[in-house]
Amino acid sequence: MNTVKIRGLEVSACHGVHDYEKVKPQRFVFDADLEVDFYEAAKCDDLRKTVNYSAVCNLIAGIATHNSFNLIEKLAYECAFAVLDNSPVKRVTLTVFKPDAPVKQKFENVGVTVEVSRQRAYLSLGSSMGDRKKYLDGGIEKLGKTRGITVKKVSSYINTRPYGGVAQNEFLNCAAEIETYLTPRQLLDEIHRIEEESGRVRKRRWDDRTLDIDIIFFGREVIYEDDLTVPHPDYFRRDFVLAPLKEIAPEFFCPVQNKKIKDL
Ligand code: A4P
Ligand code: MG
Repeated sequence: MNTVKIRGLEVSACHGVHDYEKVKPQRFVFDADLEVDFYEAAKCDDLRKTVNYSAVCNLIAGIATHNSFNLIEKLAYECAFAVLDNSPVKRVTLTVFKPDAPVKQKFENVGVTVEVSRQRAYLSLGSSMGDRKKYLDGGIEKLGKTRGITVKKVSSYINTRPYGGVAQNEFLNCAAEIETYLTPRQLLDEIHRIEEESGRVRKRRWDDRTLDIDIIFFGREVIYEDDLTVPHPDYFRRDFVLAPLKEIAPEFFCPVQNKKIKDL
């Protein structure tokens, strides 16, 4: 990966927790590392195939001057998200300094750094109550409307027999490929929100549900935490997950099974 660097971009703006900071502009200074593959741009000597650093400077300056946030943490995230929303950058590391911050002692600088990157993830969706197609359609639509998530591919919807001996109804299942700059945990929170908005009531594990969304893969990450396991445990033994995945991601390599999806 290649990096485009911005150093010392200075903007006069009104961010801070004190009332006077919201009306009296002060200096904010930005550094950014933009990871982007610019080999093609270098080969053709063509600006359109890389990230335009001047456009990114304008974007950051625009966000800084058109808003008034309490925290430079918020300012840093807003700028990093905007860079990913508006450019081919794959990972951004962005620092905001506030050299004239209201600190009593003599100090050189204060600042915060955020690092945000794009990942490809695969989700499995299932519904076994009510208008099942409407719940899957709605789930996909809500994912697409969530900041930080772009839906890239959706498999066909398939009817499947209930698995696990708890649910009684037939399921409608599908898989989706998304691109996201959320972390796995932020993605799980958004999924829980979407399930709730779709009328999901948690009774027993594996019971019938209006909408269930599981994270099957998150890039090549392997996560074993109390409430988050990725790749999703046992996905490779479930036809209702594998069949839709094979349709949209046959070449994806599972980091735990060490096999391509099409070979599982
Ligand atoms: N959790 C941990 N890892 C993950 C992950 N990778 N993605 C935690 C999503 N959630 C994850 O899940 C319980 C908790 O698992 C979550 O709060 C989260 O913190 P849940 O969705 O509330 O409960 P669940 O769906 O009943 O459990 P689980 O283990 O996800 O089961 P499955 O695999 O979803 O099975 N038959 C057919 N034909 N089609 C189906 O879609 N689905 C199930 C549920 C049973 N039988 C089915 C189908
Ligand atoms: Mg589930």
